[in-house]
Amino acid sequence: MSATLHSIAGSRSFRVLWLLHELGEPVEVVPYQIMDGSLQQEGFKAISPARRVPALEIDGRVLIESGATVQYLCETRKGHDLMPPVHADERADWLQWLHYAETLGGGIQNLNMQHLFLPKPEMRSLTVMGIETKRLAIALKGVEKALSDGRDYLLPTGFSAADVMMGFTLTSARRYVRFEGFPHLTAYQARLEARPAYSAAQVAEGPQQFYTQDFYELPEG
Ligand SMILES: N[C@@H](CCC(=O)N[C@@H](CS)C(=O)NCC(=O)O)C(=O)O
Repeated sequence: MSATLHSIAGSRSFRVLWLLHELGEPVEVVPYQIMDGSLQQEGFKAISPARRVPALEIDGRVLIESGATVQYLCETRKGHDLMPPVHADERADWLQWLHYAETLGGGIQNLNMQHLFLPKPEMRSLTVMGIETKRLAIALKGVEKALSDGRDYLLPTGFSAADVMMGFTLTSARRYVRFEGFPHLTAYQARLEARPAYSAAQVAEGPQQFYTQDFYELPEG
């Protein structure tokens, strides 16, 4: 039986969708939207108690955290080199990058709330927006620094599922932080987006609907 991914296009669910494509695993996508109330349906609440995506139904279970889902898929699927073995030197780095993507993800989520989802502009906090943008830029600098030794991917040995966690995150981060000062990140993101599985997953998820601008400036204040 193929997997079912509850997904919002342009959200963290892309991590899981992209990884499934890298692994060649069939998946059916059930689309939701962030603001239309579809996440609040009782049926979805039974699948995802926090009413968030991704939620992946697979192997008779439901997985509701993108990082855990990525690790589970790597551990249960054979014949790939997307995760270093448990005792390999790079395993700790792999785990760290897998979760570092959520350090970025949390900041992006706060900025999404401020820029896109608050019902009225006067509810925004310019202070919070400024601080979160700065914190996101600092966290991105950490990735830029790691890539500056000439490696193509987060692990020196090559592409892994940690890059899948990070890849989607960069796409969103770039709507709030300009990448001009991050040449390695810019090249890395282009490298990730050139992967056939990335494009195939983009087609499978459909167009995202909540970002209406390529870049969101901090409001004047
Ligand atoms: N740590 C979770 C975060 C899940 C999450 O917050 N997903 C967002 C989309 S990127 C969501 O469903 N938001 C809906 C909401 O907050 O109402 C993960 O990595 O899966």
